[in-house]
Amino acid sequence: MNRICELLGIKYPIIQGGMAWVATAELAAAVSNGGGLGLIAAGGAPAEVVREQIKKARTLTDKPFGVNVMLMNPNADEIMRVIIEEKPAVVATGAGNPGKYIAGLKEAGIKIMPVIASVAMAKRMEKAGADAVIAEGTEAGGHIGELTTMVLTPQVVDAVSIPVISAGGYADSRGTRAAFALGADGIQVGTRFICSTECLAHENYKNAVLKAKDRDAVVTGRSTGAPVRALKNKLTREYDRLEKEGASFEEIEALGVGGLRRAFEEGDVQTGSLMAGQSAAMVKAIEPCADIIQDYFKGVEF
Ligand code: TUI
Repeated sequence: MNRICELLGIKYPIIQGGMAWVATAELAAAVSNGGGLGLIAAGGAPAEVVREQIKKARTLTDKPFGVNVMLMNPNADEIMRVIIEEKPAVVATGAGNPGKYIAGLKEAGIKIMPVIASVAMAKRMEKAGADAVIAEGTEAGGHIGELTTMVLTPQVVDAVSIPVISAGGYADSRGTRAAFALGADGIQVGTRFICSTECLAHENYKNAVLKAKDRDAVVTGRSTGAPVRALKNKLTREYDRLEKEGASFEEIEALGVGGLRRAFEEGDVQTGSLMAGQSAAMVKAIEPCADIIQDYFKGVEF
């Protein structure tokens, strides 16, 4: 049996990316009901909102699901306390080192899968007791590392013995086959799930992903040390301008505040932050999560 399916008790070795704002209880439950592992994204939310989301997901699915904790969130400690009380099956983390939380999560019987962007971090997480790692390449959307999925995945596979989930750039069954060829045990998908029927993102955001072409998912914020990939628009052009002018870190960061909410809720495709990976160019339709999952595994043995 596939190691990720066994570890998580799921049918297909696919987990949904923890996209801030986008990954609600509704999306997570739809992915889990479709046979993958859905994740609620804590993003920048307060801890009590995360608790409500976990409770809501429980009303929508009887399958395992998880929570993604973005470690740059100043409420991360409190969110982890709520998670240990509510006991979702899995915690994934992003944008930092979850080391100090691992023992507490394991004690509560919660599986822990950190997103990592380097071999060194993968090894550290294995030593610290992680159940699996999610190796995310720079093709992914949102906050990213430097290495591509193609070179990061096999190096992480060689460096650790826990299961490896490969992320960044996976748009269809060709990618899934490639992930297994690289030695991965499963894939993580974010962008294509934005274009799911069950995703609550504004239709303008979904349509922007559908319309995206090969070079439209651009990176801003390299100069501030927190690079983010999103679809090119007025906001990303404004970032580029400020960075070129050598604006202060604070000025650049201020530009992005509220950007995800503007994209997700208001459908503001000009000043909103349309975080998406390079695979946006390969997303062709809005479909139910269960159909999307089936398409990733069409003709794929695992
Ligand atoms: O976390 C993500 N993607 C994200 S988080 C996010 S919210 C945000 N909004 C505005 C600005 C910045 C972030 C949007 N997208 N992916 C997982 C990921 N984690 N990618 C890279 C990493 C990572 C980076 C460094 C993981 C660990 C790490 O270690 C640093 C250390 O402590 O050594």
